[in-house]
Amino acid sequence: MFHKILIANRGEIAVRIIRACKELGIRTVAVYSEADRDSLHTKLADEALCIGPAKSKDSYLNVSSIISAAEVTDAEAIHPGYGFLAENAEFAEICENCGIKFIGPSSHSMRLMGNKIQAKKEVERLRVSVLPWSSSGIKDEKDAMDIARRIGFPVIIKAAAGGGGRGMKLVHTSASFGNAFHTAKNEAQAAFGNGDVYIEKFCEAPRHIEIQVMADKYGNVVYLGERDCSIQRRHQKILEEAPSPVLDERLRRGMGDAAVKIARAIGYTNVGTVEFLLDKNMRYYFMEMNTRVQVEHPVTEMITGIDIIKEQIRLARGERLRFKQKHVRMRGHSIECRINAEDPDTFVPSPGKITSLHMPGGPGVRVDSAISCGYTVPPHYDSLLAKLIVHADSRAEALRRMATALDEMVVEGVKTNIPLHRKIMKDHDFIAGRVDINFLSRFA
Ligand code: MV4
Repeated sequence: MFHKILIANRGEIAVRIIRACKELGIRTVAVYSEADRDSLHTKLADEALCIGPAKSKDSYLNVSSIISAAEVTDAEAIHPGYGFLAENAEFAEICENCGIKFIGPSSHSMRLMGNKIQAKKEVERLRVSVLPWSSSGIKDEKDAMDIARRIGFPVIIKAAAGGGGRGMKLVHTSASFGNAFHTAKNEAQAAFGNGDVYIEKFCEAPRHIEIQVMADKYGNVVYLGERDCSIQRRHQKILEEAPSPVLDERLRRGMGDAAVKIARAIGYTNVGTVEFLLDKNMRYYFMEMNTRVQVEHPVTEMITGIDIIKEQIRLARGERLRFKQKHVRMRGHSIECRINAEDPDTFVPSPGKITSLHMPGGPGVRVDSAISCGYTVPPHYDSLLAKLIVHADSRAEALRRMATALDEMVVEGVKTNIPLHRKIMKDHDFIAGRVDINFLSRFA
């Protein structure tokens, strides 16, 4: 096994990874920005190095500082967590070239899936369903308009280098297409340095369902069921659950097999997530593949009993998958609420000092967090304070358990979205499992 791992991240995910390393008997190196000197991940790791000023660009995104930190501490591997450098193929390649194991897929897989046009082509070739799209490329604006008309409005214009909802433009009519196309291209060029875009049929009010996959370096690939992440706002997920309240065994197997087929076809290794949209007629369409561990991975851990972070580390080390598909059993129901430091009505971030804190507990309650009483939430990073995760035998029991935990939780000094989560727990559509990606627009 690895002797020492550097964690190129902060907050709850850095803490989560340090805990997994400790269980595996691996020493840990934390890196931190000047704003995170007193943060929990810095304290829990065996060693900690400052890698630069508060701004992410100067610290958690500073490739040379991070590589130097790994070299001076003799870390054999780097875990990138999520966000920051986690899906940066260049960073993975630099690690590979420096003899440091990047705990994730190969830079080749990351680059392939990072280009959403290439990814879609690959997936279409495998006969996994995708929405009608500009599969033969776009020559110019006139060609784009022809393609959009053929697909039929409404259409959505997406950036090849985008993903996660960044760089998308919804177009309802041909009258507004030309303008939208230009803007989309220019914005994509400015944001990603790549102006390539593609056009896709717009799917009305779908659910967001994603499949967790896991692959070793010997061609073994399994899926760990789905997560339903339909409750989100501006592409920020707020609440996730597993299993989805609407999938039956047949559909689950269909989506799982499709995800495994994609991973297998591209020689994917380590853990990843294949995202689908599920429409009102229960038809699913491939959207994109995320080549990292996700924020919401705990709900899958709770229903499968598999520690996804520990598996990531073992797989990066070159171990074989320890189980086959038939050994993956799903038990009960799990829900995660993302507790953010933000105004519950306006969603505006609310950094500041936490003056009082009580974390809920009891059977089937898990909290992944890096905050404590007296801690100051810095304004420089995302506003995630804690992930409150519950597990119970049934969805109804999980909802009650979450409602109880939310009532028990106390965070003072910063505003949080706990009141929003409490409202969601009482919502009749949510309770009935009737949600789509527009669910939260009713709340604010
Ligand atoms: C779509 C769509 C409707 N039709 N594509 C946003 C994230 C990215 N992975 C794909 N996204 C969407 N693509 C077509 N053709 C609607 C969304 C979308 C969405 C998807 C999942 C979860 C939340 C969302 C919120 C707004 C839009």
